[in-house]
Amino acid sequence: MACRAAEADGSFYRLPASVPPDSGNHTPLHPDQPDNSKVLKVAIIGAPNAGKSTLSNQLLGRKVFAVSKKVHTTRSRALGVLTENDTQIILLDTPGLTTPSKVKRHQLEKSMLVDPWNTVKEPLISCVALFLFVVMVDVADRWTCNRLDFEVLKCLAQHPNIPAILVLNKVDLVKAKDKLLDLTAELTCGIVNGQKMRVRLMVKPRWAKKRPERDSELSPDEDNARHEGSAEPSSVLSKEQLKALRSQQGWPSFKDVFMFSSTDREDVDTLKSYLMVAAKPGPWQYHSEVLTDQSPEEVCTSIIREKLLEHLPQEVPYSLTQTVEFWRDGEGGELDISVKLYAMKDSHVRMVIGTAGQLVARIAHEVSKDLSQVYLREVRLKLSVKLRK
Ligand SMILES: Nc1nc2c(ncn2[C@@H]2O[C@H](COP(=O)(O)OP(=O)(O)OP(=O)(O)O)[C@@H](O)[C@H]2O)c(=O)[nH]1
Ligand SMILES: [Mg+2]
Repeated sequence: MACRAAEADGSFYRLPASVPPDSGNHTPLHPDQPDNSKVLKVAIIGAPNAGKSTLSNQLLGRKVFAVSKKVHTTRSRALGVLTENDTQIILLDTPGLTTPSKVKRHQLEKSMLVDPWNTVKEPLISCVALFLFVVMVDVADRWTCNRLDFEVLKCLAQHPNIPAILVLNKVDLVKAKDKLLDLTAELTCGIVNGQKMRVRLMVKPRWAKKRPERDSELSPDEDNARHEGSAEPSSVLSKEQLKALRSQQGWPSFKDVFMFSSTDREDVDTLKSYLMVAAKPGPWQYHSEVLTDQSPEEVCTSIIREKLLEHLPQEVPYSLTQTVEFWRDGEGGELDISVKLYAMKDSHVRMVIGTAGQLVARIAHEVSKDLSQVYLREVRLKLSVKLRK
């Protein structure tokens, strides 16, 4: 990657999307926080396809995470960083929580089984009070919408000290809006913020108009006092607890509930304000210009994966591997990238290439377009595919 993080005189290159890895010749971008800096670390968790990456992109205002209608688009956890005024929100986009059997069935990486907490333990998290779970449920999926995924419940039960909010996503796809009330009751066991169903029954929640008072809705001060400096936030669940969780439909300890559509700008702004208000005094982790901890190459390969998922049957993209062959600045200021895809089967090579090479050209074009928006410059991607011998 050609860009350097910092000039010798201390001034920074503008790195619109990525932070270069803190290794090799790169100098990391050190946080440039103000004296009264605030921070909130948000892990977005949920079943595959709930809309976690869509929400992360929308909150960031720029697409840095791959999104697709197929499950398991996100393969490893990545951070997005949203910095406004004195506040930094660190968003953790996680792979859909999954089980060992699904990992085997979908040829997923074993790392996808890892609890999101463990993936970010240190240095990201030093204090539970600065952390929040956003649990996303796809309310348009009628098979799964009325109960929390077991893996999600397990994650919440293992970290009972971390505040959690429930986001009922994709409400734009639900025709009978009154159904959302029943769903909320089921997914919260009828209890929100320690009280019996304090959920507002409007499709546009009241928060859309009125921002919550700081500390009053999300994590009361007494919670913070209790959680501050908590050394071991996670607990191992006993067999009995796991058994009880299996029969549990919802989680009775959500601080708040949002009825939401990630594609609605107003909804996203409302949630963003909520997170900003929920941030607590603390040091920033990243320079204000950083948008993600993914390297530019990682952003590129994950967007290639997104397009492959979009255009090909699931089993093809899941078995392809990618190698970035070169990444350089072109003479006209554009970014020239070459990526080689390796397939396990000859038939997969032919499918990726498509009739007369049309599909691979289309994917390269679409990825170039997306990356131009990410890097705010013209991107020319050369994509080729080869059989792995
Ligand atoms: N109509 C509608 N579609 C949405 C909304 N949010 C997300 N989607 C779509 O849902 C699909 C899945 O979105 P993703 O963001 O990839 O979901 P994810 O939870 O990150 O999925 P995994 O990474 O596979 O776990 C995509 O096709 C999105 O465009 C929403 O609010 N409304
Ligand atoms: Mg995702």
